[in-house]
Amino acid sequence: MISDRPDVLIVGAGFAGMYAIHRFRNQGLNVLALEAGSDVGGTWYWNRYPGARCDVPSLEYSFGFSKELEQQWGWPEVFSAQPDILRYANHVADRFDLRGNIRFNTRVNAVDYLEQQNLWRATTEHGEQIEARFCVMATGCLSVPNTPKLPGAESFTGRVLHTGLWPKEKVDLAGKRVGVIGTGSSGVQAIPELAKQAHHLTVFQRTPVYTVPANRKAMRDAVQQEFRDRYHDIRKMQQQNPGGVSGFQPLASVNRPATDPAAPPLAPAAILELTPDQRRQVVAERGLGALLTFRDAYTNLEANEAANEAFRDGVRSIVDNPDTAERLCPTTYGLGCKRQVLDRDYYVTFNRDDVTLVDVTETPIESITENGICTSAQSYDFDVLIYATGFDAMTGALLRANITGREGQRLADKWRHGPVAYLGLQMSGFPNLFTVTGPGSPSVLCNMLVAIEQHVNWIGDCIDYLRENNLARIEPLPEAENDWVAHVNEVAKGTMYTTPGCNSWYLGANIPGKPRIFMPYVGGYPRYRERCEQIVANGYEGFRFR
Ligand code: NA7
Repeated sequence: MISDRPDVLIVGAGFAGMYAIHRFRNQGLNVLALEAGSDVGGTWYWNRYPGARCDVPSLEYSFGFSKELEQQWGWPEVFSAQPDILRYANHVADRFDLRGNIRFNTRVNAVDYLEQQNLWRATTEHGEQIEARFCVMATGCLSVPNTPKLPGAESFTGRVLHTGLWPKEKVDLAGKRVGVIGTGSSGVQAIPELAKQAHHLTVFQRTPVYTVPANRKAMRDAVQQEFRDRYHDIRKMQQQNPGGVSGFQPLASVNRPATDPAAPPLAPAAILELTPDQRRQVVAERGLGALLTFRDAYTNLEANEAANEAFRDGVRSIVDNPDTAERLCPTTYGLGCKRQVLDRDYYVTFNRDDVTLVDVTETPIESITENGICTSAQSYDFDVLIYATGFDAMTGALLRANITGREGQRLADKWRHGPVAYLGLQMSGFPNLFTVTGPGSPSVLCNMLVAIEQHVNWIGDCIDYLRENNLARIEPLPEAENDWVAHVNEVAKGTMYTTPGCNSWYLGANIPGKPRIFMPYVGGYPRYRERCEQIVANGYEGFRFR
């Protein structure tokens, strides 16, 4: 039942908000979630572009809180496509009767702390105001699409789409001239599919990616069943893994014994042990993805460049047109700087006659016109223009919610120089307001479902602790928060994520003017989780209560 006087107000009904409803309701709390979309699913509700797919294996990217759910849900593919994940989200919503606690089509425009009453008040786009003792921002890490401000953007008379806001109804691109800006994960996934549908596709690339072929296997019943049988252990393994992925290898997935003489040789651990010819041979025999198995490529700059060069050679061997191949070769940064992109037929798509690549560093976009895009070299006419230009990641949705805490302090002011938060769970000056997978937590570097469950459980336990001890509010001490931020920065130093020339959305580098700070916690999920547990065991060390 929807309550206008909830104990906990949840903003967002993606996987984080959905689990929060279930968890908090089971604690006897009165819960209301406000969701901008018309249904559940968050990322998987909005990102419906052709080719959208998860980069974590389906059996791992699933909730662990319900044994029955684990046993009964079936995944059709080893790596799931967006429609299957959205079906799962809907199944979870139905199964646990979550929709009764969600108000859909309700964007939150402001979240204010009412100090006298010790309440949080959310103001919706419709002007409604809802108050609650606790507020949980389950607003996602990649939920505010970034549309670059290109001159003349409004003048285009054709259809404009963004991969992160893809329409629910089918988009018919047959016979259409399509332009797509951006070659990150979204662009790389969408481009092969768009090319199949459109009359002609023109890709505007600013920075080439390192993308490797995704696993495209269908799920086998025996593999699914082995996971079901072993889920108890698998969930424990996830808790011990830096990325929250168990890495469990089902016996049923092994097609032939490792001693099979026909099996290709396993790549050695260090790329620097191989000659350039041997590296090329590894790629020729095992594909570009083999380069990701060289551990030294992620810890040693010389090895990293050796892997990058082998990668570029691999691209040159796939793409027919040498100029196009050269443009597709990343040279300004190395493997491991950005989130690894997985594709299906990305490079071969550029061998099609109906696909053109435009490098906008060579010939910059000067304006968007009535008919299409004008670069410094020529103009291109389109019926449809697609932005695959990413998100204002990690902090975007929290800042867009206009949060104001104690003494009128705005989150936007507090975070002027970058996000400051304790454990990515709470901010000093914002009592009883929690963030799920906030900046400074493993979040996007972890299996999201694992990170979400851990955060929601921690928050739920914290609310119980407050209630049991008759405590009205909790917030971090500024010094604990600052120490945590310093630690988050410290562990990111010296990693491939922060090498010179590396510009990623992890660093906020994709948004003009955004402070350059490495936002997720790179120290590993187990270390982070243990720290959260230790803090609780020490009587909520670093927090203060009233
Ligand atoms: P990304 O990874 O941020 O990629 C956005 C792409 O858009 C990237 O190629 C950008 O080039 C490009 N871009 C952004 N602004 C412009 C302008 N102004 N001109 C030309 N090109 C531009 O977002 P995705 O949606 O692909 O993926 C985000 C995450 O979602 C992904 O990592 C997965 O975790 C799921 P740039 O590289 O900045 O030069």
